Amino acid sequence: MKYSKNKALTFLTMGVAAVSCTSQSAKQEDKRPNILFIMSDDHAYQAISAYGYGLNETPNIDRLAKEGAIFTRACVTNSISAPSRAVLLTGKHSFVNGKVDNVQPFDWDQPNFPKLLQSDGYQTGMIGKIHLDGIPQGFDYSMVLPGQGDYYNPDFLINGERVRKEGYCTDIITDAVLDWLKNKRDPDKPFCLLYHQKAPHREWLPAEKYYKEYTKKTFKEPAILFDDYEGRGTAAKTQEMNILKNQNWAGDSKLYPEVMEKLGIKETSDWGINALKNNLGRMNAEQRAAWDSVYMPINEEFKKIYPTIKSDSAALMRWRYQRYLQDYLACIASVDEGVGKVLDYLKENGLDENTIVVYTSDQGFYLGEHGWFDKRFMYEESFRTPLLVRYPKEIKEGTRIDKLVQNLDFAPTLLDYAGVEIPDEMQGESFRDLASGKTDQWRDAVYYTYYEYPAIHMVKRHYGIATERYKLIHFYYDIDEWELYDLEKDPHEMHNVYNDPAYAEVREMMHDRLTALRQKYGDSDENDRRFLKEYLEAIKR
Ligand code: SGN
Ligand code: CA
Repeated sequence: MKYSKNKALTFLTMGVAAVSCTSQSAKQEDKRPNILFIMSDDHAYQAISAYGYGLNETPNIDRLAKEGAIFTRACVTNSISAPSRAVLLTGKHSFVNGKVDNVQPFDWDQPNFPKLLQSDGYQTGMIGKIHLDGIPQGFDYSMVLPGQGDYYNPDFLINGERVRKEGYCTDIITDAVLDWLKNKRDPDKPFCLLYHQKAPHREWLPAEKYYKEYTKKTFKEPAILFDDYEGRGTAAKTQEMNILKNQNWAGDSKLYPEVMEKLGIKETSDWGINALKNNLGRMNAEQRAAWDSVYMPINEEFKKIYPTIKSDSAALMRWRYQRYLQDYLACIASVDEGVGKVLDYLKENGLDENTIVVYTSDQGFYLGEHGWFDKRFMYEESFRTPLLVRYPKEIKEGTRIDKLVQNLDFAPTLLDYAGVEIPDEMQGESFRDLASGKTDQWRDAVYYTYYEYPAIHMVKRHYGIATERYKLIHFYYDIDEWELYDLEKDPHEMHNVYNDPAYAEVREMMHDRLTALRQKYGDSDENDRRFLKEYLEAIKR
């Protein structure tokens, strides 16, 4: 049933006369599905209502779950932005595609799935955050944020040319996607469009209509907001991603510098204050006035309560957690609104049946679990990522898939749907038949690596293996510690059972499986040493 190379050839040679007569016939012949690949940045699955955490409502993203499949244990191979995007494009692990951390350059010359689709007749586009330096290859059209990009009045590189756009980043990206579909799309070709939001990345600056609403809300706290990291090793104890200790008051909590000064609140560096100044400094007078009308009263209120809570770390944590969630979830409201507009457009224009729509994030995120924000760890909240896929022709409504699907699988899966040959060098597997229910055979273990240390948030280098029930992690470089978790008994990964005699057999089994996986994918201690050396040299420069 797959559209094979041979079939394509037959179509090209036998149908050449007919096809060249009118473009209409090409349109009728090339029935391969369109692909709309939506990726947001740092969007925790806990913040998608279809996953059932009860924090917020995302009615539009939820439509994909209702009308298609929700993956409950989709995960990444390396929980950080640029490496995750490199894995998405290449279908290869970080240690093979070379983009192991946010610091190293990305080699655009290697094969990627948009290039393969493009050379097989697809029209390709990339709009939003890609976070990989250099001119994107594989796209007929690209409109990308330079680096992380900005929330207000952001700059974009449109086919390489820098242009500043007035407005709110999430809305600008959605409008550009709609514009591409309406005015740039070639109706004679199937398309593959990457629709990549910057939101809800730090420092979480929402759009006016949503900060007005969300700053009035109070969100439930996770049960493990006040984790003391007992029962875990050095890595969990020495990270710098605690909401109370490591968020900054200005950039993250949105306190004005004058208010901080008045209250005697100091940051360890000027970073947070500079971030806030830069973020607010990009706003025009109207945007700034609207912002102040909401965030000034929050600052005033904090001035009143601070003297009474300043030595109560739990109360401060609670205040900061609410402030964090209000802005983070308000950013997601704009993402969800955009998804709704684009899904409506597909439907109104008869494109919904033949378009595969994917919604995912570059990784998961902590929303106060273990007291944290950010990602990087192989622990569940950052290891897992949301994944929803709709394709009415093959995927039944309300499908739920609990298998260990990885971002490594995106490139082969999308090529499979398009009937394009999957190169041998790609390490992922197509989950097309898993999504359609044609098979339930799937891998039962995945491999993970993380390299960016020493760096912001101080999450130590590690690699590991996860099966459906267990997880074995090795933290290395300036420590040498192993952790083993039994997710069935300990879903929040609070108790490392590596040295528990009751787990001796499991431990041995997991070690064997880890060794086998490292061999299968071509990873080694030697790789780890090489990437460490290259990283230490790069950050010195
Ligand atoms: C910035 C953020 C960090 C974040 C990294 C990587 N700080 O440095 O909190 O971990 O990006 O994020 S910020 O104050 O500048 O936002 S990633 O998603 O791009 O990998
Ligand atoms: Ca990210």
